[in-house]
Amino acid sequence: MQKNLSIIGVPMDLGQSRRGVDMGPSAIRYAGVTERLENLMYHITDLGDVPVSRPDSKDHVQEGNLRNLKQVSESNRLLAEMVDEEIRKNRFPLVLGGDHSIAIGTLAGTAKHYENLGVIWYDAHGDLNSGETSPSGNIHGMPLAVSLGIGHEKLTHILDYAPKVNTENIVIIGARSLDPGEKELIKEKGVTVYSMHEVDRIGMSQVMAEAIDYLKKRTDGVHLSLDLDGLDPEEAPGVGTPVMGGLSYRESHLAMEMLSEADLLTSAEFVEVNPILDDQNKTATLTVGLLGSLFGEKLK
Ligand code: 6HN
Ligand code: MN
Ligand code: MN
Ligand code: MN
Repeated sequence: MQKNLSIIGVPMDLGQSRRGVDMGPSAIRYAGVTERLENLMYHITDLGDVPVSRPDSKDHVQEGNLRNLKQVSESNRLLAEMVDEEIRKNRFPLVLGGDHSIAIGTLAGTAKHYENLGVIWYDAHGDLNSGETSPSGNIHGMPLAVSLGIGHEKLTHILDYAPKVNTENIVIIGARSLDPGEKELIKEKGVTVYSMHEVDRIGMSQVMAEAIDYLKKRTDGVHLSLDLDGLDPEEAPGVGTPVMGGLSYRESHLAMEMLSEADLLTSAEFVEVNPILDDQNKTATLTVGLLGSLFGEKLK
């Protein structure tokens, strides 16, 4: 893995309806992300946070079924430009959220650099909604669809190109809450999904082995988008949209260890950490532990 790493915080909470997730980047920093990765011999540059407008600002108007579209789009453009620049400088972008709407910007900045970017979407949700199918109007439920070119132009055309990712290059892991429109899209496009059902049946080890093998064969770069609600809320309580029956701490560490061994990631983001809903910074601490495994910590 690239040893030069750039941390980019995105204190975004406008892609959903609960307060507090904007403090995610601070909580993850407080839990010691830089020290943890420096111990693994990475050269870390913390670029600070991407500017995000405040939720109570007067110019927030809802366009159609897209809450805070203008602000979400604007911050994602800034994020995309930063990620693009870091990759140009040959540095590995590690993005810390913030709600999952920030994957729109991360992928916009990343996918430019690859013909065939692969994406691992580790999440309880599919995040495959659009304004038409979303039950909530929350843009954090839409970033994967946006990256496929589905959705409002202000989201799909950040950095002026679309789609960012091809359907065949996506692997969703941990899904257990999909809306009707998302299920339809998955069927129609043939997205690869390892839901909790598959994880239970074949085990995380097999899921990751298959996902890695599949992506290694067909992609020239792989982005990991890890939503902490992919884990079980018992272990990751500090998230805004918890869903019971999730991936365990052990399964998640195994997944990170296997990704580390496979050495195929070219960018990553960890999102949806909400310190207000958390229990003593448990979820941020867990995040830093997962990052340790992802970046090569070993037991022996
Ligand atoms: N996330 N599918 C629901 C929605 O409102 O579209 C929940 C989305 C959650 C999104 O956790 O990143
Ligand atoms: Mn998500
Ligand atoms: Mn591309
Ligand atoms: Mn989720």
